[in-house]
Amino acid sequence: MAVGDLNNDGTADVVIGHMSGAKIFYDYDGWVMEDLGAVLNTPRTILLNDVNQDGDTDILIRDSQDLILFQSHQGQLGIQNCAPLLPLTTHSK
Ligand SMILES: [Ca+2]
Ligand SMILES: [Ca+2]
Repeated sequence: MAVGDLNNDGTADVVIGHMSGAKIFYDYDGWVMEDLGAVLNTPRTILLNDVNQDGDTDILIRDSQDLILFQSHQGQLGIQNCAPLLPLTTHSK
């Protein structure tokens, strides 16, 4: 789970991961749920930060296989940019 202002309306929003994806809860005088719209493999870590420093909060999710970035653009979440950035490798001993 992570908290941050994703739509730039000044109120905190919440991102919650579940087994196969994540949901966003926007606070519009009542919570409005939106699916992140991507299939994830058991999200483990969710960070909200302006990764590309364009003024919009982005979502960075590490699941069991990949590190995935969802870039926000002017308050609209750009689902199109969800390509795995850094495939995580498993090191065997
Ligand atoms: Ca907000
Ligand atoms: Ca950004």
